[in-house]
Amino acid sequence: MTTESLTRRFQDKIDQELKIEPKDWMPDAYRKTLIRQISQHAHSEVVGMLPEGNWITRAPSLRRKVALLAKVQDEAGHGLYLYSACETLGIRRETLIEELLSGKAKYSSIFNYPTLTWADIGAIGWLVDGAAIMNQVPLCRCSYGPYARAMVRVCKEESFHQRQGFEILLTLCQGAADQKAMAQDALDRWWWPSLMMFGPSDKDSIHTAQSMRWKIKRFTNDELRQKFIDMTVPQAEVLGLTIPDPELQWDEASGHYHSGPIDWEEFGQVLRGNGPCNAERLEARQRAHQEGTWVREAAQAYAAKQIEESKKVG
Ligand code: FAQ
Repeated sequence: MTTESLTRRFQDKIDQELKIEPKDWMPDAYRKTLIRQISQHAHSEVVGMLPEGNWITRAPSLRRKVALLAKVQDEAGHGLYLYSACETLGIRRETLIEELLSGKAKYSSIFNYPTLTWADIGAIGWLVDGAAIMNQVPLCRCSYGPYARAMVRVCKEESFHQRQGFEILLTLCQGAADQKAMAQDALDRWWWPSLMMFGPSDKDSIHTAQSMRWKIKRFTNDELRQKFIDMTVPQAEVLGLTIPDPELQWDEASGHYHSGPIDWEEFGQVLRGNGPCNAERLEARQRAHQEGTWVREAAQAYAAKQIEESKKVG
């Protein structure tokens, strides 16, 4: 079969909403796009443990500590499913990790912002997990089977995370004036970076058009961002908080909220490694990798021993 006819058959399959599985033929560019997106996504889950991990020892009650610990562990699990899904495309996990540790690979811009108060933990759950769900629910229908299946469980867990974040903020907002002010301050700092999570505007997005044709992405960055704004503004009203956007207003004609411009210069700076915590995040991952060397060696020695013993039995 020629590459042309293989490509046609591949696209037909996608158009019929059939899944592409690891052993199926796929164009190199499709494989490359998936490796890029899934590995960036995996790195985001793992680096994303750092801002919240920062508050585990300072959670204000045992209940809050248990919930936060479980959430951070869930994010580690998401990273693991995603690295596994990525490996089905023929790349080694070690290579992906090296790319993260060397600073070559991207991870979500949002995790380069600091968590200054307990309210930030609420804001991350509510806004960051909220944005993640908005982006990831359509990925459950992604054309690549292993990625789509990994996303189903991830989304269920993210939805619990989103609710625990909202509940933290609701408690603060119903508390003392200082607590409400802390919640407002967290919203002021996390709102715009959360909108940036959806990526550049459609006119500047390099990959969206092709990823939509391949049904990796089902909506554009701007479409998802708008859905997120429309969903979140009424939730802020329930909390009694003000979204830090003076241009925000309901537009009757379109049935959507109109919002002000995003500071794309800030987004670009964070992507180029100049965000408030880029260096700190990378350093923390490098140190964790270094300190985990003995764990990886022990796991490998154990696995080798198991194989040896199973051969003897066999
Ligand atoms: N940050 O052409 P596009 C989470 C890059 S998980 C950094 O629009 P695409 C869970 C993009 O990679 C959060 N880089 O690209 C959690 C590309 O660079 P490249 C992560 C960004 O792929 C919660 C370039 O800009 N979620 O939060 C960002 O079509 C709480 C051009 O962009 C995912 O990864 C950004 N925000 O669309 C964990 C979801 N945006 O590769 C812990 C899966 C764009 O050419 C606590 N990924 N870039 O060098 C996606 O849906 C897509 O990859 C997008 C970007 C939408 C992120």
